[in-house]
Amino acid sequence: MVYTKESKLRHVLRNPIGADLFHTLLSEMGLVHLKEIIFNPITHHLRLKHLPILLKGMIDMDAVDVICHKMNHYSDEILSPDHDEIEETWWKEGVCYQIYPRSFKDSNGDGIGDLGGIIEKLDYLYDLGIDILWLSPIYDSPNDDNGYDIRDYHAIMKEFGTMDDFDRLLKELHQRDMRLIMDLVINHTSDEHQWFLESKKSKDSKYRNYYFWKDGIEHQPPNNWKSIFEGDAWEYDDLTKQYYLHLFSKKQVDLNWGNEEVRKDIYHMVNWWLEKGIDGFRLDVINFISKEPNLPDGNALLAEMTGVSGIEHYVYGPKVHDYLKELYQNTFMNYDVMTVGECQGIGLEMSKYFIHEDRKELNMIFNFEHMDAPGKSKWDDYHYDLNYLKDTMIRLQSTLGNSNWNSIFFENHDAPRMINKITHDMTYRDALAKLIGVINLTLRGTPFIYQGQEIGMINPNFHELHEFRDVETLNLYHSLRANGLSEHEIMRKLSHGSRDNSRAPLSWCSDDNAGFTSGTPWMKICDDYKSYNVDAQVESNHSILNFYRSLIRLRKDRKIFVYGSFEILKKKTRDVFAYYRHYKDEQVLIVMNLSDKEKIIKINTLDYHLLLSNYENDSRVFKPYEARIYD
Ligand code: TEU
Ligand code: CA
Repeated sequence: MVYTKESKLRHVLRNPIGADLFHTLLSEMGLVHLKEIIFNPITHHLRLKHLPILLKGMIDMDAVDVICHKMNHYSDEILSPDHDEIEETWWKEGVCYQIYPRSFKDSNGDGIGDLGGIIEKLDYLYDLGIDILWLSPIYDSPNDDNGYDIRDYHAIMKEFGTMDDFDRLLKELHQRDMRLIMDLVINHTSDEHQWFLESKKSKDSKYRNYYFWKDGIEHQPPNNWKSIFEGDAWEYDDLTKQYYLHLFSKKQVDLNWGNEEVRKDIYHMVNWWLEKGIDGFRLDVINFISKEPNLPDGNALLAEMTGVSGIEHYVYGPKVHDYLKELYQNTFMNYDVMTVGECQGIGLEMSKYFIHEDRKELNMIFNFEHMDAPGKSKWDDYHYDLNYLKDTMIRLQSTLGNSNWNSIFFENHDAPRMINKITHDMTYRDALAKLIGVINLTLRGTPFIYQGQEIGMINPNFHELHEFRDVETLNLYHSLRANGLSEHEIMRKLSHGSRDNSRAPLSWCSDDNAGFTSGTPWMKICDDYKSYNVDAQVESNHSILNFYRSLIRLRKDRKIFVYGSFEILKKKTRDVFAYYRHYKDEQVLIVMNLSDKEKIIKINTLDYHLLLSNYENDSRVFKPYEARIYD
């Protein structure tokens, strides 16, 4: 089928890109709850050319052309049917824990977390029940983006330690029957990487075509693409009088995956790490690696909607699946490893084309649809509604089959703490932290816990600009200043949305610097470390930490929590999130009150036994954020 502006909506909605795109468009317009009404049997006959009117000018005909082009490119990607059985494996059963090494534990007193500190805390992680560690990048880096700007893929960042320290960490993990996945940043390298240093020397360099170098147009950048970290996505190089592409910071230079030499060098490096015995990778912004040939200008309306001009030309580029298939065939296929792709902007239908096991690309991805309310960003000070999380988790669970597996996460190093997104009122902080854990660990999919989530850590409360460290945050400050926002307005945005919110050092105990370091910490410690820290929770039966420990143990004792099918209850009942998991002849029931008020929830639990709850209560009246697991 060829899509044009004459194509009917009902055909477009059958295409995964079309389906996801319209879900996103409605979300951005805050209309996603009216989806069934808007896309009804009558509007199904409307043609794409009517969209600008239907969506009140949210998009124009140029954007319709871009949408058709993308759908046409992928229209022949047919998913094979779902397998009859699910293949049981360690990376579906394992519980993952993300470590941001810089902020986890400092072992040598320089104020920066390191591999020695991680080794010190392996027994803490083992006792928590963690199976798989994901380390944010630990490779040699100038740290413009704290390691997501790699200078040498084959060396360990000196602040974190040595390759011997790495080998020791891997050995200690394997001795505990735990596994390690590394953060693979291959969309871009640091501008201090040898490849780029060679590439920028001359237009004739062997490495020139490892990156995107383009002539400017009348002393302007080659196109209107903007960096996700503010400003143009192009930096001018005086020596060779050309611009180079950087979708992130100026020191993170995009690799040209269209160049086979680049791909070969990447595969060689990936195999070098696999040969060291690691157990897989988290692949950074992996859906960005294929750019639209000729790098066309971004559509103005799509730029307004996404906030990033040009993103439609690389968020799901024309060769992304070709590259992922080739990567798999040249590396992962030969090892018993796990891969999870970070895929900002990839919808739930499109995600199947990355994770379907017959496609041999990735084992799972990180979708981000649930991370912010429709039309909102992390910088907006709004109350994240857990009913939105319920709705997106129901959608996510419905896309999983025997052949499609996925991840379940709510926190990471790029987002503020979940508790702060939901409420400013800390009255029920512990109950809420535990409820988040119940959702994280009782849904279908590999659970990822981010460091500090297990003790209910919250944002560290930033008051001054000098307290921030994150390049995205600091770039945004200057951009907002240039746009005339007041210092107060800017500080409000940054203190709410900065990635530094989740990068405050882990609070280990009530000693100085929360026991993170004996030196001066590289960034501020959480204000509440004296009350919320690991030591304060290890011995307490009702602590968040011990609740997570019980949840993880429950998940690992009962395969139903891993492989069980998902059946929603009371789908339309606001503030109630209840579902069954079914597996062979077993059934478990999870019932949650998503509000901070007491609530009567009428669900028959007479035939059930309460396995775990975040309150000592089994009445019909659910307490604020009460979560119960029955079998
Ligand atoms: O993040 C990808 C990404 O889209 C980022 O823009 C991030 O989601 C952003 O902060 C949202 O506001 C990955 C890494 O997780 C991030 O830490 C890196 O900075 C980025 O790629 C570049 O490597
Ligand atoms: Ca250190």
